[in-house]
Amino acid sequence: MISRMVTVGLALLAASASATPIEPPAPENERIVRVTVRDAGDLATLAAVGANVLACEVRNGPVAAVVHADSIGVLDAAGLAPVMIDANPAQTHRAVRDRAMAAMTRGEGGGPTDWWSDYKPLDAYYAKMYEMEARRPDLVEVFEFGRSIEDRPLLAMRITAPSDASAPCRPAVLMNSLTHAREWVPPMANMYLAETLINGYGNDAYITGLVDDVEWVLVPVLNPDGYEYSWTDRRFWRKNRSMESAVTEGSVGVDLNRNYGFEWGSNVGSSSSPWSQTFRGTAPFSEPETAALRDLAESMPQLRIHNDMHSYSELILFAWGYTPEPSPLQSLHQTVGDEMADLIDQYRGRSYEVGPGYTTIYPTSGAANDWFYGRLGILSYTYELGRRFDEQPSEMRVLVEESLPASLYHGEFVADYYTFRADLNRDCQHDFFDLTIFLERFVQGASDADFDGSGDLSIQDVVNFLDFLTTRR
Ligand code: 0X9
Ligand code: ZN
Repeated sequence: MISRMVTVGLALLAASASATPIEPPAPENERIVRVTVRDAGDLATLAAVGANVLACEVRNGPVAAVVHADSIGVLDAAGLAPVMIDANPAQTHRAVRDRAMAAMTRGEGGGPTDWWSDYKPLDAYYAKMYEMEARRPDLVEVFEFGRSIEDRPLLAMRITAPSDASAPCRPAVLMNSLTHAREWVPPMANMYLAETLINGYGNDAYITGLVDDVEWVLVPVLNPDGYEYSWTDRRFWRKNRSMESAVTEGSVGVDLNRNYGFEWGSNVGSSSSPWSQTFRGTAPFSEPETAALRDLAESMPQLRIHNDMHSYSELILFAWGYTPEPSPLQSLHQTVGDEMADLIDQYRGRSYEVGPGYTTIYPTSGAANDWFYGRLGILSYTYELGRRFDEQPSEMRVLVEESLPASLYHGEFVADYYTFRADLNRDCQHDFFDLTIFLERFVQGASDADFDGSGDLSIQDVVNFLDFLTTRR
């Protein structure tokens, strides 16, 4: 097993905190090389040549990076042993784009089941969300919750069964993807989750329960400008397209996952330099994309769990990112995260590591998990799906199927843990009135007073009811 190098990770972030103003190469001068990192000095060399390292977690060992063709000699001389992986990434990128566009023009890959055969451009995401709504208007509502910095719509899908008396008490799940423009697999997984919920409703008891009992709010593309740019210009773009602090192309963009307003800018895990990949922006929530997600979350009083879906590294992370101290919700985060990892493992034996961001990978400040947990007090995870940003399209189906049970489990968990089961008068409170109703039914021998599910009524039903009543589940 490759050993984790926390000191190396810290060195990378420290280097990016004082990022030297180096312009990225023109796409035709880009090369993708694999280098072998031995120590913090090697990371400093990579930073000095303005390399775009294609990994979230830099360990000792091989890693891919986008570099200027002229830098390869420097890396070689410094002992990083560069090996060419792609001598013409601009052409590779064009081929990916042309293939996807041609398929769209032929009308392929847009159907309910074959959409996951290849990557999809931004417009295809928008179109498919509206197609889902048109197909199942009873279950799906697509709504705009803000606009991006270049004025593109920020779209969310609300998926839940038609309202009944219990609707106001349904716990809600929020899953967003495409915070980082180059992470093209997670939005596919998010759309696959949506499709599964919609198709399974009325056909599969487990899914029907999850749509009946839970409100799902899915945001497949949080960073549409960055995503569009990663299709048209630079495949491995990470940030949004803010020009606020930009002098040149190299200083465009804010890292949305350093822009949330909880302990914003409080440690080395974000940068004040616009040239850095982890530039935190000029103020907490300075970016319309993070501000809109904040407002959406704050408008959902029933929100109980969140996931900021990223790639890659086969990890499930949670708060804190800003400090190594365990959070008060550490053990629940760990238990629920471990269950998700087990579900992923069952698919084909991929073993995801689960833990707090700071100690599992590296310090961050202003990351989504810390705000969702720190400010809203809810469970909040980060997936790091898969093993590379540019997974083969032939792998897509496997990747989205692999993470699906863990994503569904978000809903299963909140339905089990937070539903107001003893709210017999459906007023979203557990109180004396519910107890009165329960005792009346119990005395009458009504079957719904069988609260322990044993088949007959006993004092244990009263004990169980009181347990639900007092713990507000
Ligand atoms: O650095 C990031 O923003 C995430 N990795 S990525 O390669 N997708 O960019 C990891 C953030 C994890 N931090 C916390 N969960 N706190
Ligand atoms: Zn990411």
